[in-house]
Amino acid sequence: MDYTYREILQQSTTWKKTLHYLQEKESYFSQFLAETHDNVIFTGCGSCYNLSLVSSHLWQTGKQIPAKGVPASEIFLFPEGVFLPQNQYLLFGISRSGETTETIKALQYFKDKFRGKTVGVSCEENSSLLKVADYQMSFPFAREESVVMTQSFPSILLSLLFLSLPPNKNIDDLSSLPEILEKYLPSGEKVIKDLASNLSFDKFIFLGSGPYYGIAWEGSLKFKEMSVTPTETFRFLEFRHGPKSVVDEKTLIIALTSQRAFSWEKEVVMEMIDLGATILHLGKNSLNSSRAIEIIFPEELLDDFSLPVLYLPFLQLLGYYRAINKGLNPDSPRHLTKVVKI
Ligand code: F1P
Repeated sequence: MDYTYREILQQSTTWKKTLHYLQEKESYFSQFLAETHDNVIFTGCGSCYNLSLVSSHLWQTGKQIPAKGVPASEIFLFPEGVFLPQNQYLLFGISRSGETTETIKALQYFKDKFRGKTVGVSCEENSSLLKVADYQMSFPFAREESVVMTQSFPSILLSLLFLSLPPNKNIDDLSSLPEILEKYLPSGEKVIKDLASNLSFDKFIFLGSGPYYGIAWEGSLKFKEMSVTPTETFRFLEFRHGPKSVVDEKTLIIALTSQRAFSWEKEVVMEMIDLGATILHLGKNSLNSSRAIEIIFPEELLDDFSLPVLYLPFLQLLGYYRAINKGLNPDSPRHLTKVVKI
């Protein structure tokens, strides 16, 4: 067993397969990218909603087209808050299994009520979701046995990131990510494993801004799902506006800093250190503080497009090792099933 661990560790291989897939399918992708649209919506459930948050930010940044990430249930329950009848949309429905009821229902509802085309994104090429969608992106090579999403998340994110790259970037800007992950995973795993063995922490705050906000939510969800631990997630500066009241010596803050806003984010982190928090920092630049446990990725080519993908395996390992230290089995997380059907 212990397939969750194996699937987290093997991701660099899966990322290589993903990059190969992207090169093979580039002409097919250009078909749906050429569909008339003035807005892009990303949707899914659970981890796939977190994926939608990251993808929408990167898409709008890279392609200068309005983009939004919403939970699938919002599409058929509160469509007025998502769509305008006069707009033309490209709707990406993301689902590892392709069988999540809400995500399938969301695409069906959109096709009945609004204007535009749909792209189904799943690990399962024969899934109900991909049958409903006008276009398909399938990742059979990223399938996993783990109940919680692990390798499939960064593979799908890498693909949507590739489609959202600005004109001055191309797949070559992503091609070294597998090797960079292989370089840092062994030492990063040691840092994470040691930190996760400290069971004195009783509050866990995940901080991420811009494209890292969805990544912070995903790290928070993995931690919660595998180790059955309450967590909270905020954008960095939002944390000052009230939630910081809980910070004390038993607080662990997982800080996912960016390249662009690092100086602002560092100020928040240093303030929380003064309030007694311990910091796990993933970033491109060091905080240079003895109170921060760090995994730093200084490579020149890494930026706010690629770093969000790179942080994921380390966040997955944090949830995995916290579960192990609590005597839980990450392969069978409490209350959870691989697919939620209603
Ligand atoms: C995936 C999902 C996860 C969630 C849990 C249950 O569904 O909802 O996001 O964390 O593991 O399954 P999907 O990607 O197959 O739609």
